[in-house]
Amino acid sequence: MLLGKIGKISSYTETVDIVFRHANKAAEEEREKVKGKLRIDKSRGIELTRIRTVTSELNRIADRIIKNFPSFDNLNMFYQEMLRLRFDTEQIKKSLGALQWMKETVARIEREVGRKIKDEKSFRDINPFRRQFYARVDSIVKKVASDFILLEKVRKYLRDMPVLKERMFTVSIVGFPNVGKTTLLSKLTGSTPEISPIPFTTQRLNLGYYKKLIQFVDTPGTLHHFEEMNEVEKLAYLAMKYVSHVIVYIYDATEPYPWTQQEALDTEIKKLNKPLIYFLSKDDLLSAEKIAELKKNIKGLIIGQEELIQKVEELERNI
Ligand SMILES: Nc1nc2c(ncn2[C@@H]2O[C@H](COP(=O)(O)OP(=O)(O)O)[C@@H](O)[C@H]2O)c(=O)[nH]1
Ligand SMILES: [Mg+2]
Repeated sequence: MLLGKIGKISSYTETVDIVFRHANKAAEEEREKVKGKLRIDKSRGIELTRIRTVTSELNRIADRIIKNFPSFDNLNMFYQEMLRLRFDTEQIKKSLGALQWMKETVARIEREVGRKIKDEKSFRDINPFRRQFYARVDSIVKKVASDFILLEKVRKYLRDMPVLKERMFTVSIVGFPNVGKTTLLSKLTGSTPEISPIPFTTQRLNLGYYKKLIQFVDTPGTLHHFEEMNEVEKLAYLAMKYVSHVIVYIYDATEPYPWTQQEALDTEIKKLNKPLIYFLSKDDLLSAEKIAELKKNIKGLIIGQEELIQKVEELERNI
C-alpha cells in the first residue's frame, strides 16, 4: 500500500469553505456557552474559538495529506520511476512542503491575532480582527491552490497503480510479441492472471502468483527504446529492472520474429545483470532434432513448464 488513508484532496475554495463552516459552527456552540457573560467576554470567546477552529481544521487537513503521502526517498525505485513517468517528483515534495508552510503560517497568524483579540478592550473592535484573520487565511490557502491540485492528481494516480508486491520473489517473463509470454504466465499461475488496471489506458499489466510465493510479471512490447514505450510497457520494464529477481527470456523457434532479433533482445536483457533463465516456447510445434540442436546452442535452455517452475523455485530458495 503506497498511500495511507486519504480521501479526496479538496481544492483551495472547497478547503476554505469547509474550514470556515467548521469555524462558524464552533462559534455558534461557543455563543451558547458564553450566555450571560459580559459583552466583551462573549465576543472574545466567540472569535477566539472561531480562529482556533480555522487553525486546527487546516492543521488536520494538511497533516492528513502530509502523513499519508509516501516518503519518496524510501519508495522502491519501481515506484519512484513510475511516479516520474507522470510527475515532477521534486514538485511533489515542494507541494507537501507548501502545505506544511500553510499550516505553520496560519498558526503564527492565529497567535498574533489571538493576542490582539485578548488585549482589545472594546467589543466593537474585535470583529474587524477576525475579518482580517479570515482574509489572511484565505490568501495563504490560495497560495497553495496549485499544490492541492497536484497532490490530488498524484493521489488518484497512486490509488490506481498496479499493486506489485515489491517484497515478493518476482520473475519477469520477457520476449518478443507472440512468443507465448501471456500463455506461459497463465499456465504457471492459473488460467486467469491477476490483472491490475492501469489508469487512463486500456491496456493492462498482467501479474500472476504461483503458490502465493512467486510473483510473475508479463512484459509486453519489445523493450527496445524506453522513450517509445507506452505506459504499460514502461511499467513492465521498470518492474523488470527494479523488482524482478529473475528474468525468464522466451525463445520461440517458430519465429514470429526472426531469430537474430530474438538473440539481439537477449543481449540487451543480459545487460540488466539479473539471473536469466532461457525458456523455449511452442516446443510442441518443433521436431526432436530441432529441440536438440537448440539445447546445444543455448546453454541451460529449459523446455516445458514443469522444468521451468522447478528452476524458478530453486532460485527462489537460493537468492
Ligand atoms: N502451439 C503452441 N502455441 C502457443 C504456445 N504458447 C503460446 N502459443 C500461441 O502463440 C500465440 C501468442 O501467445 P501469447 O501468449 O499471446 O504471446 P505473447 O504476445 O508473448 O504474450 C497465441 O496464439 C498462443 O496460443 C505453445 O506452447 N504452443
Ligand atoms: Mg502477451
